[in-house]
Amino acid sequence: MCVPMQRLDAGESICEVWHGSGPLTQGRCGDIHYRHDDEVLFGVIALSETLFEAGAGKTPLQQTAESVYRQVFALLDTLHYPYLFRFWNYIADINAHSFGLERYRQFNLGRQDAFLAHGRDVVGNVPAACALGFGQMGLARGPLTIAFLAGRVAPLNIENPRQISAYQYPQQYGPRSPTFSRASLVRLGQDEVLFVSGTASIVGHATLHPADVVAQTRETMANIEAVLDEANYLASKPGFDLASLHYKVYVRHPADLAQIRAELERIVGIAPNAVYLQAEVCRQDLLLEIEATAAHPLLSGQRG
Ligand code: 3EB
Repeated sequence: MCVPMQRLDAGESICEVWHGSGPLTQGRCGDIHYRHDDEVLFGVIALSETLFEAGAGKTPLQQTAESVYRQVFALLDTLHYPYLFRFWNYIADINAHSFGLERYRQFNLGRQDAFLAHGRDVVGNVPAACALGFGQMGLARGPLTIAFLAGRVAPLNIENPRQISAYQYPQQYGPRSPTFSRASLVRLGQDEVLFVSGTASIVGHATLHPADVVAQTRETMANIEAVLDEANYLASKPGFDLASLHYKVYVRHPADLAQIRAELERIVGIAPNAVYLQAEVCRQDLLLEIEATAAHPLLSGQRG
């Protein structure tokens, strides 16, 4: 998957690689490219909304999101990887308005319709995710670009007691709630893997500290800590902490990088394993979003 976002903390671009074990099988199905081992499947899909026309009360982006998610669910049914662990959603011009609705909210309509069409839960049992916007970087509007990890063992879905579940956000944030959980905890081989969703300065359902990037960083990290507490309660052993996470920090304004980075390092205590990317966040008043992942060896005999 290729995402046109500027890396802010170094000149080089960065490539994330997930390793499987044993023989890997790869293929294409419709617009999806995927590769899997016996346990886990990683897939990517990039679909241009220009292939769809506004009609039947659905915007092109909404139809694109619905098509992408329907293709993912159909593939997972066919290949027998029924459990979704994590989605990464990258949406061009996420905060722009068209057809009377912000584009992120159009995306939420299409995503949820696909979950419903496939008989999947839209409350409670939903995957971890992130949703970020990217600008055009001089090119035409980029395609809706999504990656996902799925497997054969059900993950534990985690919510944050400081936040209302996103799938229960009130109507003021759009006609359909976003369909994601705050984290998922997955058993993979000999490891327990924690996927912390994109996390922002939201308490309850409200954005806090709208114009204060340092306070937003602090609030975001308090949310991640609350999610870690939940994860440690559910994990085979309580070993997840801020210092052991791998972070992706999405920064709206490049000029805020130094302050965000200093605050993150202050909170974590050491220089964290973090990559900083310039991105649009799905509410205009959010200045950053942070996602994180960690893996620990499973304590045998405790789960499964
Ligand atoms: C939030 O907490 C911030 O729509 O998939 C974070 C993670 C956010 C995932 C998504 C949105 C999504 O509401 C935004």
